Amino acid sequence: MARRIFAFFCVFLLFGAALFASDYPKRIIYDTDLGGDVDDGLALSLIHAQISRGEVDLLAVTITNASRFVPRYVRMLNAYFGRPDIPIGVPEQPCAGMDGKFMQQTLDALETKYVADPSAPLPAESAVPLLRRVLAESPDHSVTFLMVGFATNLARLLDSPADEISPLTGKELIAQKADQTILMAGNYQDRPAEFVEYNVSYDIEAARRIADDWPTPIVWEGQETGARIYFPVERLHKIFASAPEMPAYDSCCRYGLPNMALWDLVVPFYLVHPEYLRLSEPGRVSFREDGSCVFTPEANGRDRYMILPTEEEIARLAEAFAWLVSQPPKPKN
Ligand SMILES: [Ca+2]
Repeated sequence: MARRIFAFFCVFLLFGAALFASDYPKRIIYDTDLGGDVDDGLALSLIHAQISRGEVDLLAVTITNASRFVPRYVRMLNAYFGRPDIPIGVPEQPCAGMDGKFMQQTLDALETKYVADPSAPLPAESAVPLLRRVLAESPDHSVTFLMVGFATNLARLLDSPADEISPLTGKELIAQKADQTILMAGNYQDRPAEFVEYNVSYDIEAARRIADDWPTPIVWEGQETGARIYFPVERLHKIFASAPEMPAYDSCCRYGLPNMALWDLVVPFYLVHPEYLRLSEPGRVSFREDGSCVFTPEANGRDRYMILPTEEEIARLAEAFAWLVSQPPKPKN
């Protein structure tokens, strides 16, 4: 009997452990300029669906838009999904600031419905110390950065000195703790060389810092990829007919459909389903002083960009996005 138990134990060690060992949930930081466009909110909704499915663990949401409405909006969205305490990182000045045309309106309509006590202090602190703490407390090579806005926070993290949180500099912390990084920035395929993409344009220096010095592999979503993916408007209304008071959908209606390109959803979706997109050869991304970008092929280069999706791939992506953003909050146990 003892022999049998021992044999079973050996087999478990060989195969069972492999079965239970898993890359999931992926530990992520979501860095967003939420407020200008509404796809940042849809992407956060998609991330919540991924959390409910056991695919990701959201360690922090960090913000690169100084509007006072953004942290409240993020808390409301997190609360809608039953996760009101996810840490929120707000940017130090100077920083882009835009109230946009949907955040305050959706907060006025829905904040008291989903946030237990809207007057309670936000779970918010300065972005860079929060990022440093999350990294310092994480296992090595375990954190994925998802950036769907301006590069401000990540560049400041990169340049942060050793402090009481960690004896490592920002660059050393990233090198030790980060896994891959997925960014929406630049354009690699369908614009003239002098084109300056929106996310880059708001903080060109920061984008250049990331491109020049980020120490771990990066997948770049060029503007041209997400610009091709959008929900057919009628379909979106039908999907959300049973949940009209979902904050991100309420904001979509205020923001103004149709033709809302889904740039930011590509980033978290790619993390879990890389098989939906194809990547370029390896190389190196850099940004000129005017913010236009260059991709230089390089064997074993740090960077790859997403290849323009075909019509068939676009249809598959839009379908998957629709399923995920309309996934209802996970019922409480
Ligand atoms: Ca964005």
